[in-house]
Amino acid sequence: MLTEINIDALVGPTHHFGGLGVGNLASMAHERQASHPKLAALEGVAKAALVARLGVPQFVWLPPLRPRFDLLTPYGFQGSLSEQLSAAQRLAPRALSAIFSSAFMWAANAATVSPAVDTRDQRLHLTPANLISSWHRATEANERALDMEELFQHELPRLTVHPPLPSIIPLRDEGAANHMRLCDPSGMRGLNLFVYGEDDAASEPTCRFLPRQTRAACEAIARAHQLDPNTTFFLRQHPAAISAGVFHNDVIATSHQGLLIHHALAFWEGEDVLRQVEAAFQIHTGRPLLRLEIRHDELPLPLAVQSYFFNSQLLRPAGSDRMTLVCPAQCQAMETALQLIERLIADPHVPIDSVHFVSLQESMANGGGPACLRLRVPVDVDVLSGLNSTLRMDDHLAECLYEAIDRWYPDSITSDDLINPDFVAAARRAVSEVRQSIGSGSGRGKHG
Ligand code: SUG
Repeated sequence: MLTEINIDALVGPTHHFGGLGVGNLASMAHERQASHPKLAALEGVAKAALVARLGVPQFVWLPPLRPRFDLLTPYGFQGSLSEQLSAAQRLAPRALSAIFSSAFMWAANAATVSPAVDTRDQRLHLTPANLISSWHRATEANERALDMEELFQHELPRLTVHPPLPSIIPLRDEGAANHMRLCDPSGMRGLNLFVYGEDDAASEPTCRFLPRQTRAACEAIARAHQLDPNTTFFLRQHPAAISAGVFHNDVIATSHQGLLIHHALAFWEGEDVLRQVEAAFQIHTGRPLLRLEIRHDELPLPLAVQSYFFNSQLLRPAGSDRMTLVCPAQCQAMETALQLIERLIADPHVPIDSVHFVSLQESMANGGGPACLRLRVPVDVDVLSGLNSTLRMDDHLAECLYEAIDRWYPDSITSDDLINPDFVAAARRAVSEVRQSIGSGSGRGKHG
């Protein structure tokens, strides 16, 4: 029996709006506006604590240190630290923003994960995403690999953490946000769906924005994870969706076990592949896949992106055979999205019977909803007890985090703060205070 653990990454004290998310309309719209790191982090903890209260095993990753001063020299800046920072602010504000980025908070982009039951060598495989599409995210992979090894330290003999894919344009990878695992209720029999935006071996429908995931990257991961080609599928994102701001598949599709919900414009010429997926699911699990396609007239693409309905978390609370939705509060405020949610809950054929609306306004303003903030890792139930319990979310950990965040995180940041030495010192201190407050080592301050 497998259980799905959720890992959320705590928002860092330098959370700000750099406008750096490629094809991410919310990020672009909020560029250089004042951000609220304390609120962002409190909202993130509250969401993770809710999931833990629903009985889903929930863990957290703590923020790595920012700013990444070590990147200033490779970006071409010279002189003293304050000379480099001022020059970066004047000449390359995006580079400055990148070294302060808290984008590691969107754990769905941390890695692609394959449980041992899916892999030929029966090991759990994780590949940290190389995230090379944007200025600020390519540096996350090595930090995340360490986090994975720390959380799963007792599992290392049964786990392979691969290096991120090589940092080359044909291998752009954004992790689990572009991967869905459909399975039976035990989790033991599953199919893997990889979703990509670009295939350099096929003719290119054009998109307004750079597609962040390539088919070649998906295929490389599927090979490295030793997945069975008969149960592994590749779907192409619809270019109209990418152009409308769907920069990851999890902005337009969501799934849990045998339920797949996607927008009618999620996939480009996907019908054939989806039919193969349905047939393979039936053969492999002995039950039908429940696939719900949401019509464009029920939730038009622009509203799907504004509400982030598809970025809701679909969860099965402990002891229940029904599912619940953890939706962004934006869905509650938008009548079209709310009606859709009510219809799904009222439909006896859909195994969803409740909804929790969560306020994630700071993360949402950077294009990150509930599902963006978590990485799902299906593991054997017996693995749970071996995971680093300091990082397991419960009411006690939530309280410790609320207290530390409230005390040490800045209320608000503007772009001028990024070159203020007092702000930098306070942000670094906040990270180490949070670590100390939960007793997680001295802080992994490898950078800067
Ligand atoms: O990569 N935003 C993130 C949002 C990631 C959402 N993740 C998933 N859909 N799984 C991104 O675009 C904005 C940062 C800024 O502009 O400062 C940002 O990186």
